[in-house]
Amino acid sequence: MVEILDSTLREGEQTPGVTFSVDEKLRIASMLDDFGVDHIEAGHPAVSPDIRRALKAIAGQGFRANVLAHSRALISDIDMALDCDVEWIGLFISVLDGRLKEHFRKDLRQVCDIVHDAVSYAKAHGLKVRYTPEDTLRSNFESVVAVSKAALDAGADRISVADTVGAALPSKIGPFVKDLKARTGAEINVHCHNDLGLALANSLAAMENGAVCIDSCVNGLGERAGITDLAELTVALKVHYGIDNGWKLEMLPELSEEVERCSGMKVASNAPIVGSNAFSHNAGLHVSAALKRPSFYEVVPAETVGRKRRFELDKFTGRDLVDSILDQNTISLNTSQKDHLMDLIKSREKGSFSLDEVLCTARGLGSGNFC
Ligand code: HCA
Ligand code: CU
Repeated sequence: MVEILDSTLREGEQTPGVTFSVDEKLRIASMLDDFGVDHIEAGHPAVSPDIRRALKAIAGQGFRANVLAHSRALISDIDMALDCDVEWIGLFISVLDGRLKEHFRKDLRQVCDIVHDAVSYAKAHGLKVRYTPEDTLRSNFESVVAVSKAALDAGADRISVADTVGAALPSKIGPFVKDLKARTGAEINVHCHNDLGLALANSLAAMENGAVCIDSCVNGLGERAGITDLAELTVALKVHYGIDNGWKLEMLPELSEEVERCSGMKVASNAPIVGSNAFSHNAGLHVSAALKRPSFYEVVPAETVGRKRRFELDKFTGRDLVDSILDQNTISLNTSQKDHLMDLIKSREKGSFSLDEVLCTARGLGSGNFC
């Protein structure tokens, strides 16, 4: 059992060029709740009035999912989150040596006190608290332990290990999470950026080593290269670990499309699960096998994740696909007509055929009238 926190409305809105309206956020939040995520991180209230409006509106929906506000470790930020009536707050401040000296001009002891005071204040006002020592993986481990203990002493419910710049490796984040848990007894959350394409692998390694909650965004949105993608994450959890928290995986395409529409960020055709090619087969051998048994070339059946299997028609197309198309459309061709159709398909050096084009050619061959 692992929980999912979706941060499309907070981290995702930090994607360069992406903003969501309050209405769009409400719609996406409602879809995420229906899909079955456990937490919705819905914004950082100190950023703008519309983010505060969205947080308040989402928190007022009575969703099954918890609503979390992102916040600096400042009383004024926490007050804004309280005004939005959220259940959870995610406080963050880094203890990276360089940041302490050059950015905050504070020592570790002072930051521990700031965290302790901020967590105490949030807890005294009834909030559940996650504390993140931002850029956790590149911070001194002993500093992370010290500040985590300060947060936990003040009542923090969770500590998040954030790979803020995507610098982690599965073989490093795993032991880090395990050791942090052993040293502090904390419930660990994990937040992995995808700068080196390792966000999913790092998230899974963290989970294997005891993390109880994984952050993700629809379409892998987020600062720079984004964070762990919700579709990849939930399907990997199901395929590899048999974890299925009642997620409506068949909603993944509509969630992706809605976020694509609202964010204006196009999903790549080769994106896992939700990309237009994710369940398309091309080479003759692949198609012939997938027609008999889709699992020969699919890690999860297209239908499980709300997708339709598609077969590309181009020079790679083999006889089995042509036969199946002819059968399905009750077109009967003799062997030499089929050979001719195959030759036509194979003769196109560049580009694909539409199904209509192949059907029209096949019907023409059958009747002697060409398109
Ligand atoms: C940020 C950085 C953050 C914070 C994560 C957290 C990160 O945008 O402020 O507060 O849990 O990657 O460290 O997203
Ligand atoms: Cu982040």
